[in-house]
Amino acid sequence: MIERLYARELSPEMDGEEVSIAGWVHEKRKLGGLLFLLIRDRTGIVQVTLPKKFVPAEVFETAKGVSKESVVVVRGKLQAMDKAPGGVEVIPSRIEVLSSAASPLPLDPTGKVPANLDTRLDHRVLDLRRPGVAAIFKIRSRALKAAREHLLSRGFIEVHTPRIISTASEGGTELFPISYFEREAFLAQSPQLYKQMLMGSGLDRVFEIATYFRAEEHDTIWHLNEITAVDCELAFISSYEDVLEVIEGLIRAMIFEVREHCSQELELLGVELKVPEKRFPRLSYEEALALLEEEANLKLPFGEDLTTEAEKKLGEIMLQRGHELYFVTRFPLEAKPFYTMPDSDDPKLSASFDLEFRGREIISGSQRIHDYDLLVERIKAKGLRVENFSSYLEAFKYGMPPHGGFGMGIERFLMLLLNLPNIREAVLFPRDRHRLEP
Ligand code: AMO
Repeated sequence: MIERLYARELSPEMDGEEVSIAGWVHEKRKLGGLLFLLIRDRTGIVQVTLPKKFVPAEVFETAKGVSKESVVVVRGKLQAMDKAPGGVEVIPSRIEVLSSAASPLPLDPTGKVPANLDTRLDHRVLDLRRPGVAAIFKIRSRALKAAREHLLSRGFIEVHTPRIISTASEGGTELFPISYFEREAFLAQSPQLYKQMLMGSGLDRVFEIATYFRAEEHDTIWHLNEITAVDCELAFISSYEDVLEVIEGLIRAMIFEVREHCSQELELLGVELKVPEKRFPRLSYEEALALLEEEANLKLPFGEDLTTEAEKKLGEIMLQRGHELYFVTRFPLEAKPFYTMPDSDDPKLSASFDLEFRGREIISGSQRIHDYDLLVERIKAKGLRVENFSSYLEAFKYGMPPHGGFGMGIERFLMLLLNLPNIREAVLFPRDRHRLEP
């Protein structure tokens, strides 16, 4: 490894020490006989100060000639310096250019020259050099670490199910067909059928940090065609309430971890995270419709999913009552996929739920049908072909416990958590209707 310290590791107490730093040339400034280089690494910025008279001539010339965003290693003496970032500066005895950046730059990584999202995404590697952009992915990594550790600690095991599938799980219109030798195949929309099959295997609590591929044509700030999700399934549940409790624990663990370990990143993004409630309110679909009619004068017909406008209004109403996170439960059966358990009291309804975060769905899930005959009936009722599900159905023939689960879109979660204006901000290299590069 090239010997170096990160910006964060330097402090005024190290005054007089020889140090090496490495990073990108963030800024270059000349002031009379003084030349300044600001060197950026993933932790911050270090000022390199070059008084022409006191640094070797070749070092001065190298610094003078280096282009912005080139990668350099600088060795020199650290000096305490009030006015410099982090209270230190480095007076170099050596500068090595490891990689020279071409100019002009297609995007200004200092953020001084603003760029629209499309331009930023076209040049995403340069965009990610901006600390406020990188912060999102540091938070994403932390949140997923917390999710994984929390679920493992609750007895879930991590699994990986196929990403190449032969049958739709969430509705046929959202599939990306692929060529799989001489057969028809698709990219997986979710691990749904496999995680349920695993409930019949004896591995009675599983999770997967999975990629979903959705061929949805809409082009909105909320939708992607490739997303990452935390997908869980657990068996021997008494009702979907058992699943809601897992979700509360998971969301709280993720938010606590980010609050505790990402304070710098949150500050960069100007975000203050509230401590989530221990128990998120439950609101049935029918209660939600009534509330929307009473409080927002919005009348929705029974049977359809909540519209974006209705979700948003409901979010405002719930926020006024002090709730950022709440469940909407018992959706109409017809609005839910075939595997969803009908409600035990009202056959028009289902044992399903969404978790809403300030007016937007971030999770959906349900108790599933575990009875073979009922499952076949529901597949037929949805107009699907039973023979397409034969290997899935086999798992229900030979002993399947009651079970339920959910899927949480990570990008949606981050978008809401960090108040991002567009879901594309929460994914490194987004895939949408128009974007397949970079
Ligand atoms: P669903 O299709 O509702 O449920 O997806 C679960 C969660 O995934 C996220 N999500 C998306 N995010 C961005 N862009 C999209 N196009 C997109 N589609 C889905 C959302 C959503 O809440 N198998 C069920 C889950 C289950 O019942 O276990 C499923 O896939 O955050």
